[in-house]
Amino acid sequence: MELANKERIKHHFKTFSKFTATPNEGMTRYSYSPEDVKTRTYIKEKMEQYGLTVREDGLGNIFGKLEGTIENAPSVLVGSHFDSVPHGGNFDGPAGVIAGLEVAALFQEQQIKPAYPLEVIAMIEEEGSRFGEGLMGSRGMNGLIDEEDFHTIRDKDGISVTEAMQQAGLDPTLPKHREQKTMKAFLELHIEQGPILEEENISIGVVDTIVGLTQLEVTVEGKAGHAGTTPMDRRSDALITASSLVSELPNLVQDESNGTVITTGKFAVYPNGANVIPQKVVFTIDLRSGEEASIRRVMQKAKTLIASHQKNGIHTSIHQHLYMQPKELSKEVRSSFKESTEKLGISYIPMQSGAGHDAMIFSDFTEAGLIFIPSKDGLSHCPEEWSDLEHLAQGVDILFETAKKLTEAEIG
Ligand code: HGY
Ligand code: MN
Ligand code: MN
Repeated sequence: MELANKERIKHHFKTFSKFTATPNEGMTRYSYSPEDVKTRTYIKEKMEQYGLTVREDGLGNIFGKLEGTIENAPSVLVGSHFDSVPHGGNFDGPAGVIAGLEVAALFQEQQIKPAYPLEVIAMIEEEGSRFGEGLMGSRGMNGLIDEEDFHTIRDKDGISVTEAMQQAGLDPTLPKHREQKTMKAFLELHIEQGPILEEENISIGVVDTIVGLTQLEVTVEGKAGHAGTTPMDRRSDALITASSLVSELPNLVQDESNGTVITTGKFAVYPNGANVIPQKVVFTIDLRSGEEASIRRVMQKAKTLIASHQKNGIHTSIHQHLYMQPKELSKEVRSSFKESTEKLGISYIPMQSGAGHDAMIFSDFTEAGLIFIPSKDGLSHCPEEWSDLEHLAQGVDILFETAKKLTEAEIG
């Protein structure tokens, strides 16, 4: 029995996919960018079309609410993020936002009057691509970031979150923090971003746990100089030190298990002139593990390694942007998802997520659940990212069944 309307889903994807800053090289949609504004306009239009009351918070997160029959009852939130990594794919984030829109359309089509409100949610800055602060939309909403930080967190052009919102026509003075008591559950559909579901020919992953992660920014400072006239033994070359540090990072995780991985994804050289000895290098470390002890051990090793390179005029420093413990998601929501898959006859397996998700933030404040759909060739964070419409529709059906159940009045 199929519920989701594939044509509607397909149209949403086609529309979202147009709003990119790099049309011939994948999806690049940074928070509060012109691409963000076009996407949010479309999302709000659809929310209204599906009978939802629309609002934006002081971070630009978008909410579409279908009121329930119980006065002031907490909402069941369904959604994800709509920002992207640079040159990413069309599904990471939007799959969950579009699934939320389709759930709302099904509630409207079937004239469902829920006891608890249904809220579709579309969040900003989950990737941290613009401001370097991952999960910023969900962390800010749940009160995990201080108000003044939004005046000091800046993008690479020195524009703060507050200024960027104003430039996009958003109102940063609106309330940011959402009371915990206003949330009954948070449901997210996301692409797996890995190969398991496709290899096992399974349609749905019901996520039990999400790995812990930390994101560090390392600064290596030396001394700029003339590439031609400065003798080799009189240099403090920041790039030589930084590149030797980065090449040693993989060794720090080789004795760890539990899916411990380490990545340097950003590496910026200053002043970046071909005939100038690099004065400064700033690079990132993204460290993840299913085991918090592994994260702490590797972080300590990294700090020791980085400090040991402070010599011959080289200075190093580390700034920690994000630290998340591994998270177990709601047992209640996981069993609800499983009942829905069984009811609909859709195959599923329990999984761990190696990627971070907004669900890991909500899991500390409400019953949070996350389902995966297969990623073609396991690819993500690249233009080749793809998920089949069939799997998206199956994921929507499960979200719809589960949202219906969780918004019904409790019996007795
Ligand atoms: O990096 C992540 O795990 C997610 O894509 N933000
Ligand atoms: Mn991502
Ligand atoms: Mn994502």
